Amino acid sequence: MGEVQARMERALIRLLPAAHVAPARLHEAMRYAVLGGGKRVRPLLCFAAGEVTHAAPERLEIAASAVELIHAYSLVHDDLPCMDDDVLRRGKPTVHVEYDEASAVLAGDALQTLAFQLLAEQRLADEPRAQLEMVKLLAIAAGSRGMAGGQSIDLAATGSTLTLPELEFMHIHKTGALIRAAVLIGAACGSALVAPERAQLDRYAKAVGLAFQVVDDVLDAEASTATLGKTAGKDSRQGKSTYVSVLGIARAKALAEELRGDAHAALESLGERGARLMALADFVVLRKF
Ligand code: GRG
Repeated sequence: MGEVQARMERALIRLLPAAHVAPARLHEAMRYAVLGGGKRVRPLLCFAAGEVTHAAPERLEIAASAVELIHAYSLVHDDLPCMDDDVLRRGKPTVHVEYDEASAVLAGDALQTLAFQLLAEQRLADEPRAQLEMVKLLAIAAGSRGMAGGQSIDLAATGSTLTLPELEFMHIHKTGALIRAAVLIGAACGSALVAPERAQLDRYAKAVGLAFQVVDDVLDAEASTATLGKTAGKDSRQGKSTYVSVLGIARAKALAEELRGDAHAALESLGERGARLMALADFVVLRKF
C-alpha cells in the first residue's frame, strides 16, 4: 500500500498544473485539495484490479489519478457551505476556508475536467474501444446516475428518516459508483477479461463500495475528529440517516462483515490474481480512520 500511495503522490504532483502557472490561485487550490492527504483507497483498488489483468503501472497511475481527481473534487464541493458545510478535511482547513468559496467551486470543476483529460491524453488500454469504455465508466460513475445523483438524494433526504433500501440506493450512487469505477477502470488498463471474470470483479467492487460507506458511518459515530481528520459525529447532528441510525452499531458492523465476505467470495475464481483486492476488502472494513 505504501508503495502505491507514494507512487500516486509523485504522479499527482506531476499531473496537476504547477502552482506558479497562471491562474496561480486556482492551481494552488487544486494542488491543496489533492496533495498530501487521503488514504488513496480508490487508487489502491485501481492498482489491485490492474494486477488481475497484468496492467502496466505506468498506465495504472494515470487511470488511478483520474479517479482520485474526481474523488478530490467531490470532497471540495461536498464541504462547501451550500452542501455539507465543513471546515476540516484531511486534517486541514477545507478548500473554501483556506482560499474562498469561488476558488473552491472552480478548483472542483477543474479537477473534474482534468480527470477526463488524463483518460484521453495517452494510451491506457490495449484497444481504443476499451479506453473509450473507461471514459464512459468514469462519466457515469461521477454523474447524475452515480456520485452527483447520490449527493442530490443525500441533500434531499437530510432531516428525514430513510428505509434501509433507500439508504442503500443513495450510497450505491454517492460512494459506491466511484469505487466500482476505480476497480473496473484499473482492470481495463490490462488484458481483456472474460465475461464471467468481469462479472465477479463487478460483484467485488459493488460489495466493497457499499462496505466502505457502512464503515464510514460506523467511524463517524465511533471515531474522533483527530483520528478521522474530518469532523466526527456530523451525520447525527445534521439529522442524516446512516447505517448506524437505521441498523444500530452492532448490526452495521455485522453488515460490513457480511459485505467483506461477499467481496472475498467474488474473488475466489481469480485465485492469486485477486490476492491484493482481497487484502483491500479487509483494509476497507477493518480500517480505523
Ligand atoms: C459534491 C458531486 C458531489 C459529490 C459528493 C463523495 C461525496 C459526494 C461526498 C463526500 C462526503 C462523505 C464523507 C461521504 C462518505 C464516504 C466518503 C466518500 C468519504 C471520504 O472518502 P475517503 O475516506 O477520503 O476515501 P480520503 O480523505 O481518505 O480520500
